[in-house]
Amino acid sequence: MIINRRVQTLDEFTIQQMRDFPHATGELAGLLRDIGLSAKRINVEVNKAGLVDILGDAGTINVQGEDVKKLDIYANNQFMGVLKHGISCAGIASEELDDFIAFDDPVSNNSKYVCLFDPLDGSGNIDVNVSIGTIFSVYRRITALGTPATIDDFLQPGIKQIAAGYVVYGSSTMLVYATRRGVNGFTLDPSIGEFTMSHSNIQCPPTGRIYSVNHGNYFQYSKGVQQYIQRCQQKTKADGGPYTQRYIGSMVADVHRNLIKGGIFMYPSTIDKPKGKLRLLYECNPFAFIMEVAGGNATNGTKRILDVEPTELHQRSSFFVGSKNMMEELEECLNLDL
Ligand code: AHM
Ligand code: MG
Repeated sequence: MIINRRVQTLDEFTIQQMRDFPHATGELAGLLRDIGLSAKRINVEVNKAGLVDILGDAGTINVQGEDVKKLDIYANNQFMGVLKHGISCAGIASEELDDFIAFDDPVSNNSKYVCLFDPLDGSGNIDVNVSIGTIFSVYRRITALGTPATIDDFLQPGIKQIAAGYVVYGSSTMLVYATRRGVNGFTLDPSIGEFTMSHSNIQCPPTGRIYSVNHGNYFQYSKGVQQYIQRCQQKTKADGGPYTQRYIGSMVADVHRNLIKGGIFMYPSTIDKPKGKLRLLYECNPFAFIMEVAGGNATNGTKRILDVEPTELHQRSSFFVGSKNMMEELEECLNLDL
């Protein structure tokens, strides 16, 4: 019997992928289902943020000394709750938690994966109705099954990621995730409450015309970064220009746009933030992985992001990610800093 399916849900897609691997246990599919469920719940709250008293500062400071918005806490709790009660995740680390959490119960201790999250990135934009997002990264644990996860499971280089993804809460809500086999995007269909395949096998165009950077920090950037920004501004039609500068201040939305349209996103180190602002493990690594699977590149300015050996859960990094040819031109400029 031929059944003509017009749409494929996220769950159907992950199960379909499992069918291609007869030895798959279904744990990764289960984990993605749990992440999708958390994202749907967060989406409901994000959408009504203007209506109820969940908006705004919660009056506490998170581990990086930044104000925490109430929705950040809600999002963090959603992920913790759903993953703890699932059967695929041995523990989590999050921007909102000082330390990692090993779930440490008999089922979780036998789970293969650990997850790292930025539960609600770009939260400075919540109050003004601008897109925000969730970022996640999945590793196979390296400690023995049957024992609680340890810090070693979380401090793995990005190249070891099994899957990575993000959710953008924008004009529509979309979940994009990558495994080594490809990057696929699923848009939330509110009529059935399911993420449905909308962007299959996403490839980042090798050249784009968008550059995304905080121009306000221009005089705090290195000479190489300044040189690249000037080149972006000087592009003419003859050399692929003119370029457009687009910077929302929500990395998920900025990188998502550049992934689809072609472009480069930069958050370089500055004089005030010599180590950069963004967090390696749950902001840079997932996007580096997604972008590389989609044909782009990512660097910290001197090294491929995915090769960096992390030493701390909340370590920061300067970050450049985007279309392959644009990244090559950036790296020519960054050589000026060596
Ligand atoms: P957050 O995790 O505290 O939300 O900060 C990360 C965000 C990114 O989404 C965004 O690209 C960047 O901070 C914007 O920072 P700035 O305002 O310094 O340009
Ligand atoms: Mg963040």
